[in-house]
Amino acid sequence: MRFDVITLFPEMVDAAARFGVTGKAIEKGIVHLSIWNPRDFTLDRHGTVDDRPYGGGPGMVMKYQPLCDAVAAAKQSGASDRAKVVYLSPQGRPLTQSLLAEAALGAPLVLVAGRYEGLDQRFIDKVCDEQWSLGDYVISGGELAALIVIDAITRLLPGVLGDEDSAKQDSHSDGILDYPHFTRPEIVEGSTVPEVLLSGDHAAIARWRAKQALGRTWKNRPDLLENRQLSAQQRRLLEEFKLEDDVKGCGNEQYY
Ligand code: 9D3
Repeated sequence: MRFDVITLFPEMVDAAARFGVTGKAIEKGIVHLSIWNPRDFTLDRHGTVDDRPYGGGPGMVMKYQPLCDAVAAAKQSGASDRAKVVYLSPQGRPLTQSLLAEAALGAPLVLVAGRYEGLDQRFIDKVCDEQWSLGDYVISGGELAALIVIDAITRLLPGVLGDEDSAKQDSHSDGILDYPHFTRPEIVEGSTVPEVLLSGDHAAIARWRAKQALGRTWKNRPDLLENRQLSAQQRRLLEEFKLEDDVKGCGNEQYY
């Protein structure tokens, strides 16, 4: 999968992408990352990439021409004309796992990271195919968003995660939150590990994990359960979780 990032902060994107799963995927040649700075495509002596907004108001707007030429260079260098140009923007469609999974199967991505108040609208209209957002909060520019897109898509590419990780992923990309994890030592400042995890009873462990996963989803992300049918077993596990949760809420842990 090829990613081209258009950014005024190339070192930021390059540095972050070299770590961990994305870094390994680049080393292995599964991911190709090229980064383009609009400043390198300016035509004036000062390298001007931004200007004041027509109509007045605060802040600056990124100029059309340097952005346009940076995207053209990315496409010519290998991203190709079939690449999808995506502007990371607060006005975009909120990112979801399914949107990213679809992108992982598709065309190369040219990711445009904005700074200042945003980009000249004519660049968005003429050059960008889509706009994607991280969600309803404000960050200072598109670089972190581009890195999130690259990270999330890279994890889905064949050969990037080990077999164990991808299998695990399957059981949790189904819209239910993960279960709690514990490792040694058995007691940390008086806190123990749930008995069942030490029992060696694999069926009981799977049942406990499924219950915790459902319970957490019900508590923290009820929206994920709203439009979905639970199996009879899942409903039973969730009812058990709710009962146990009530007892905890009364400070009666010692009774069960
Ligand atoms: C004065 C109006 N500005 C603040 C609300 C608008 C504004 C412009 C540029 C707000 C943020 C940004 C920079 N943000 C991004 O580039 C960005 C972003 C985001 O802020 N939230 C969610 N997803 C994304 S993707 C890119």
